[in-house]
Amino acid sequence: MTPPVTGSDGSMVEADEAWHPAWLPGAAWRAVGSRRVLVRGAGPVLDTVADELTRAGAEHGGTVRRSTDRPSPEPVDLVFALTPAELPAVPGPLAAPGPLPAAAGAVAADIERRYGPDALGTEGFALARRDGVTVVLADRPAGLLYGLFAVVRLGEAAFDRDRAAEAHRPAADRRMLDHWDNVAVHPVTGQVERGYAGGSIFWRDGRARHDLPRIRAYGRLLAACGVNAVSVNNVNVHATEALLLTDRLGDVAEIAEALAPYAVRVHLSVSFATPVVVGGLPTADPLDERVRAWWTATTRRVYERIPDFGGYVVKADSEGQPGPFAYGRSQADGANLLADALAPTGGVVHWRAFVYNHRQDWRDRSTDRARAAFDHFAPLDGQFRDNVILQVKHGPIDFQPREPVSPVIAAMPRTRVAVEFQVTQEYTGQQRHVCYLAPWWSEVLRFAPWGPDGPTVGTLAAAGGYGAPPPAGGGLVGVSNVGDDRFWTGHPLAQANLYAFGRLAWDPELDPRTILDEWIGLTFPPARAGVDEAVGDQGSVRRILHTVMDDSWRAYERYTAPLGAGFMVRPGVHYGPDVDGYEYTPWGTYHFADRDGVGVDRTGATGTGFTGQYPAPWAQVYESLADCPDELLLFFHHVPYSHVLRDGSTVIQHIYDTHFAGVDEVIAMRHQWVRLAGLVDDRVYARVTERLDEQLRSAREWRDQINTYFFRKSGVPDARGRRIY
Ligand code: GCV
Repeated sequence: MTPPVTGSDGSMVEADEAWHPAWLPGAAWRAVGSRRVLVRGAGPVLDTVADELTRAGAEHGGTVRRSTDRPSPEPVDLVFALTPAELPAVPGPLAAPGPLPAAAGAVAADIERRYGPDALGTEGFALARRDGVTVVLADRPAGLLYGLFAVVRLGEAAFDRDRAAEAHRPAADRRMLDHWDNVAVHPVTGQVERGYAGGSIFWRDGRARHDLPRIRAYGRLLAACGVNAVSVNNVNVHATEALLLTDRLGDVAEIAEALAPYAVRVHLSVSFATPVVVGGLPTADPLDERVRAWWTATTRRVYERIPDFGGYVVKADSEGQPGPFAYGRSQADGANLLADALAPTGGVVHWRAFVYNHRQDWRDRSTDRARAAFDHFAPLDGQFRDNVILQVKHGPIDFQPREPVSPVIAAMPRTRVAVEFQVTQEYTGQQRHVCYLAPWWSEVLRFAPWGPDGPTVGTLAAAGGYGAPPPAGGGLVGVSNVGDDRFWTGHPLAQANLYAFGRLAWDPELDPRTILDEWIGLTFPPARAGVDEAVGDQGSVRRILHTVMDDSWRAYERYTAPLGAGFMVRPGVHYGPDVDGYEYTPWGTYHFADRDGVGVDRTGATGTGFTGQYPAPWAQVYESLADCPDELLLFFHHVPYSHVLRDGSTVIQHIYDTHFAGVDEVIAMRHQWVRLAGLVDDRVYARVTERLDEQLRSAREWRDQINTYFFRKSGVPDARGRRIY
């Protein structure tokens, strides 16, 4: 049974009735909840830690003592202690009123010896077990919260043997989810733009929902996977949403208060034109003193109301959103305007690099949307204020199932850069298809723009760049896939993407399979104590979910657009195949298939020159037809259908083979899944079963349209004689 959730008004709701507990069901707390715990430290986040433990204890028979309680000789199994580095190894004034077990002091000393002072930072924690006590130490409250969830993840393993003291801290300081939620239902994009999980948890029909228990439960899930910031409205800021900054600030403050106990800070997406549309000024020119004064005063008021407000997210001069170009100013001028307003209170502006011409002429083959972000931003390196974070989509176009890494990430040594992923599955099956995205994100994060000896994208995103002196940190941002759906994410298995995003933002080196394994263990824990999770039903759940999910992104890639060609989707909705849907539109997303071949020539020699935006060795690798990785072939080159890939297959045969194989994989997934009937929650089972039916229908549609399209274009039959229409 899921533990009740305390609303910020103190009321209790039975979470299991209203929404699925995701990766925090009551049974996941069994190991922690059955221990005798001591919590040392005070403050709202520490209260959260203690409340969580108390609830788990009530369910599983454990006890929780605060250091503020009367001293007790009772031994403890688990200690959470907020401690300055000088925590004494023996009872002393810092440990008052009750002494901490000596183990805690020894762990603090070990950590300092191994890692030096300040090893834990503002969010890190130390974990160790000695003398029969599991110890979690942190310098700051958030560290203890993350330490708590780390112990929950470990389960019994946190208590079964001694553990040398280890320091854990997040790679990136900023681990943020952007909600594309509208306050007022938008006539085209609805309540949540690209949302596939029902309505918004924050807004409904033009108003705040005030569903604080649910928002708090969301914060809890986010903290448990490591996310520490949320932007609560769509980057496309419409009239109602523009008021969140002013008249409706109280609604934002309410969300911020509900999330604060879980150390999640709130950000707002703002329109660059707010001084005009809300402030009544005749201009939003970033160099106009009235505009500057307006942003300064408005931002001050935001901080008066929400002292730990994170800052602004801005989509400017993009897809119809207003920006500095209207005034002949640069993107840096625009970003710096907001950065200056935020600087006195320590806020940051996440300025998106998604700037391109969405009204291009499809006849003009020299204009290349992939080039746009680099062309706009790289020349501005060094011009942004320290509190501007340039938020760059991980690929140069737009979250397709396969793209190269954006060259902007390696182009701006003197700018803080954050990398943006799309957790919501706009182009990856819209939460109707199983598509575990962590392997994809992990490939991006492990990509080394300067070759194997240089830093990876994960390192760059965490550090914010590579200049000297190093910038003050970038971060990872994910577009949220959450809505008011009972399962949070529509498809219950899409919860794994949200979980994995947080875990990768915490540690970009984590292995996607390991993350999935963690998620399975937490989300589908044994109903009873003492069950060996590797065998029997529990083992089956684990194995089957791995079989269904581990390779699901690649399966999706196989039955949709081939070899790095993108956007063969139905325009607008972006679901289902429509090979030529975007081919003659102004959106800049073409594949150029004709009777002889397919692909976009982005080489310097004969194409758009996009390859030249990469540093060595990738500029040369992508430029060369012989060296370009097959999975990106059609992204970088226009080739004949007879072009031979590394495995000896031709492009056209590869298209046929992968599309047949992709559908077979979905059939196999479905066979595997039905074996879980009775082993997982009935409602989860029913929802996933229904979605797998749709996935199979859709995969067949993709296979048949793609194969038929390329057969008709090329006239080349399938070497294996399978049915093509
Ligand atoms: C929020 C794509 C999506 C848009 C989205 C945009 C963006 O174009 O289709 O819905 O707008 O990306 O990232 O701003």
